[in-house]
Amino acid sequence: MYDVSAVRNDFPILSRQVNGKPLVYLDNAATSQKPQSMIDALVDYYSRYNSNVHRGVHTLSMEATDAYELARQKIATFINAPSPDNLIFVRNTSEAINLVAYSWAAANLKKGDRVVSTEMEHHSNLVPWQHAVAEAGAELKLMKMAEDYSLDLSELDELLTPQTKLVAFTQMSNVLGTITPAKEIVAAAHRVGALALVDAAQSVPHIAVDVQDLDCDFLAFSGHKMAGPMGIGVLYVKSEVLEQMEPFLRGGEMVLEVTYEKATWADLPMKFEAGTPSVADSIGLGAAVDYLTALGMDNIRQHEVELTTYALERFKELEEVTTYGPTDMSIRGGVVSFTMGNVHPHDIGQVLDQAGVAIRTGHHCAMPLVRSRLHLPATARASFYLYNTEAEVDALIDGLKTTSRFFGDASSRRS
Ligand code: C6P
Repeated sequence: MYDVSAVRNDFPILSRQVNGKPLVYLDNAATSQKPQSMIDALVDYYSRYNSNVHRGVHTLSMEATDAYELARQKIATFINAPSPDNLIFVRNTSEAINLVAYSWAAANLKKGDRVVSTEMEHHSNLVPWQHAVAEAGAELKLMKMAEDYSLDLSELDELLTPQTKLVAFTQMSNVLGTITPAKEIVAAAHRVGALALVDAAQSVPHIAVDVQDLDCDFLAFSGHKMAGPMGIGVLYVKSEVLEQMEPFLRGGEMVLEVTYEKATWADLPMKFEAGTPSVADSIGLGAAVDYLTALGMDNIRQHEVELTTYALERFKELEEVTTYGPTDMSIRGGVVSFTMGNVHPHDIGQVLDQAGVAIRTGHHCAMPLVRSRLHLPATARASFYLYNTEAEVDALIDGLKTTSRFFGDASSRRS
């Protein structure tokens, strides 16, 4: 039995007040809150064994190195990577995808090639490909969003040509909550000899992800959205692909031997981790993974399905509010984007903040999706995580009722 009140006790920030009201934190797609065990892991590192890794023979450095590599091992197990050597520590999902664009794509994309992505991408999985195809003289094609906000696979066969070298797609949309059929897309990419990159920024924190089952070539995610620290993320790369890749950053710690003329590279994954890494944050992410593993990813998913189902039901009471995203919870995560008549989402966010309710408003770094597909300037977005409760959904709905009263006619539903 999932005990959400016990879970809440693990997160110190959840007991604070905002504007005189208990904090209702519903901006989890932007970043999640942190459990005490993860905070303790950071404090423990800095107070007991702060040191650089892979460089020293002294005790502190060896302790730090062991903890850093243990974190890599834990995270590898969490996503079922064959080996910790398949994982490169980066700052975040954006950096992970850029690493692929500047290393793999720069060497492999040629004139006339194609990269396939989707209309529901975050800028981080769109802008690097716009740049990469422009540099190579290749083209970028997009899978469409269907009427029901799912990913439309009907044109996949035409999109995937022998010229297609990469299919880069999100496993869960940060605007719509749509969960895409990742395994199917990866298999289709492989049938034409293309590689597949999964943007897992919104999936790894919320659903069990198994990279061997997906069979993806690259998978990118951020620690800060999964109870871990900011400034640490992971790029998983399949061994045979990683072995062919050249480093993206060059310098300290990624080399084997250096002369004044040239250098050779360290073993994987160090070859891709130039300079002093974010040691504490990697260890913190390992602690976050321990926390999520103890709760169980299937239990977390179940909790979020129940909560989102409840939220969508309660949203129906607000006749002036429109929600966006699939109604089928088997292909939806805990993200609810919505608008209220002509009230600007920013104003909704401000009124809710007065009630202690934190949501995100804007284009959510998915400008083409929001503007050109949803035909909206912006949306308001509530996003749930493992510690949110039905009472918090009620606080959101109450806050929206207040917003609607406050804005009067402007809040009437758009025609
Ligand atoms: N989305 C949101 O509020 P970074 O910022 O690099 O950790 O993650 C980028 C990113 C990539 N892909 C998806 C699907 C994402 O949702 C995000 C981050 C946050 O929706 C911040 S913009």
